[in-house]
Amino acid sequence: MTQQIYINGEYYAKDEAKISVYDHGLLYGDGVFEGMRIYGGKVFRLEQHLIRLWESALSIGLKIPIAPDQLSADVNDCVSRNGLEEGYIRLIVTRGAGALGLDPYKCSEPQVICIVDKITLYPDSLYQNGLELVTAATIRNHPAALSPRVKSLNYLNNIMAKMEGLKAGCVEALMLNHKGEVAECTGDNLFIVKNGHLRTPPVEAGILEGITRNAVLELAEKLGIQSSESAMTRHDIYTADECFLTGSAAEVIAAVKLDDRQIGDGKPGPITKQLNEAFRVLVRE
Ligand code: PXG
Repeated sequence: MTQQIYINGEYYAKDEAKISVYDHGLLYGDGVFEGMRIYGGKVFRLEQHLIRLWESALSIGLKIPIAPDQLSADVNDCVSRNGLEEGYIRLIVTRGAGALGLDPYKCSEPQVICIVDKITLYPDSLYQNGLELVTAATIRNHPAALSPRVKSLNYLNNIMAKMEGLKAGCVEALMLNHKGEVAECTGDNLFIVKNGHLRTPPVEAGILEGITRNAVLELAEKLGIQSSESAMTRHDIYTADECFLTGSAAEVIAAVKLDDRQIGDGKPGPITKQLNEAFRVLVRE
């Protein structure tokens, strides 16, 4: 089946799917997006992703030109047209084409784009053995500048941190907030386990409130695993029994080293494995 890309309610072949070079999404990273997963032909937590998309747009003063119910139906239609049972969805809303100049009020037509494609997850060996992290010198966006809760098209902050991670031989990097506290990784939220207790930084630490993060917190409650959302420092990770990351792309993956310090016994821990398995069941329910 050839790939069909959605732009403003119309479908285009991959080579024909184009938007203006005057789009402020390109010129300034002015827009918002969501990354979602398809499991068994169904979109995982589409409604929550759409709520987050609308909140991101509201926060940057961008009006999405389609009603939420319509966009929900359009995303599902795009998924079925592309015929992928397992895959990834990139839903994007740009500010639209304007003039050369910052003024967003000159952009009258926001562009709504939906791409359905396959996803390359981390190799299986990383799920078996866990991944290694390094702390990036690049801190997360200051919440008073641009809220990290906004999933904006401007990911430079995270990309700078990702480069630091990759240069250090790590597929993910830890980002701290402006107070030096643990925030999250470049495209994943972070959890630790200490004495059987699950802990993750609160939204106020300046993080994206991940859909996977919230699903894992719900699973923990169902499984009787105590959890809390509280500020933490790198010391808490260095001395944790277990650490793992969550994200739509990564799902639940163990982190076994940070800044060359082994976390716990250096292997994916029992609670990480339990939550990973529970998550894999949940997405197919
Ligand atoms: N934090 C940040 C900064 C993110 O971008 C997450 C956490 C996890 O959120 P969800 O809702 O997915 O559980 C994200 C989302 C990539 C990629 O290529 C990852 C994200 C977004 C875009 C691309 O790895 N992660």
